[in-house]
Amino acid sequence: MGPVHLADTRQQVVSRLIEMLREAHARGAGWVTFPELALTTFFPRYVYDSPEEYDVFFETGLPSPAMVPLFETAKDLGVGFYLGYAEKITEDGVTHRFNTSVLVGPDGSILGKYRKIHLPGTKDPIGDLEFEHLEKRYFEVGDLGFPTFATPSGRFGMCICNDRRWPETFRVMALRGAEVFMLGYNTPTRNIHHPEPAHLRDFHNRLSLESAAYQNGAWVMAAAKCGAEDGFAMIGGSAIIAPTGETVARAASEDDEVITHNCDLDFGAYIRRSVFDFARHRRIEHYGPITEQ
Ligand code: CDT
Repeated sequence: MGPVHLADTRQQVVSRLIEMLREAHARGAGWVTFPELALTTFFPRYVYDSPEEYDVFFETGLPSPAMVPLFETAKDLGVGFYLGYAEKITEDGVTHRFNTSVLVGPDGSILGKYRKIHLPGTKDPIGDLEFEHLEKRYFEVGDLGFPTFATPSGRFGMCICNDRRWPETFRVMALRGAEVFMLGYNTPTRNIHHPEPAHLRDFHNRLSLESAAYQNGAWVMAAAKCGAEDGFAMIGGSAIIAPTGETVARAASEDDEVITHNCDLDFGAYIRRSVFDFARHRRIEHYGPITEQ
């Protein structure tokens, strides 16, 4: 998905999502992955102080009013989808904000939600930077763990952007039977924390996704929001990756673009029966430090 600027309306953005959904359907796709925070610009790059300023980026209700046309079109076409959005909920009088994705089935039913666990960046602005990365300021750490969902096409898991850099994310979902990992991301081309050659941003993205696929014998459907949002550039590289770790489709542009692949979920079965047969080969008695401080 190409850039979303501050001035773009939700209606404009949702029309673009619907156009891509229609194209995917025309190519025979049954499932679509949209990016992280797909309905707005990647607002954690900006410093806002009060909820009145940043609540404009959040959705309430599921579907939120802005999402309704997308939900309706997808249901009419019989296409399931993953959509990333900023979620605001109030429970027992307390307001919570999460960086969330929803999985919607081909019949329009909500199969489940995931709330981002690995929130990168800082709570307070670092200052003296072109842009910030303030996810810890605007979102709470997700409270749903890494669930997986039974769909008519197999068992799917969801994660969001920075989660992909952590192998635990995918291993937990794989242990819960995930055969497909869906994820959206917004990755700036520049690392604000330390100087890094631009090509490494793309390399580390591929490395994370390809190893996640191979080490868990699962498909990866990863969708970037990319291009320059009001001048702030983000990497592209949306990709579909086979359980062998091989990228089978990859976006070529930094605009709205649909990539498709016919994913045979049994393609990875031999990997799950051989080198990554968890039941036979995992040695959990030696993995303790992974869950200790
Ligand atoms: N959205 C998101 O999680 N982006 C991060 C940028 C990390 S640099 C603070 C990512 O891991 O791609």
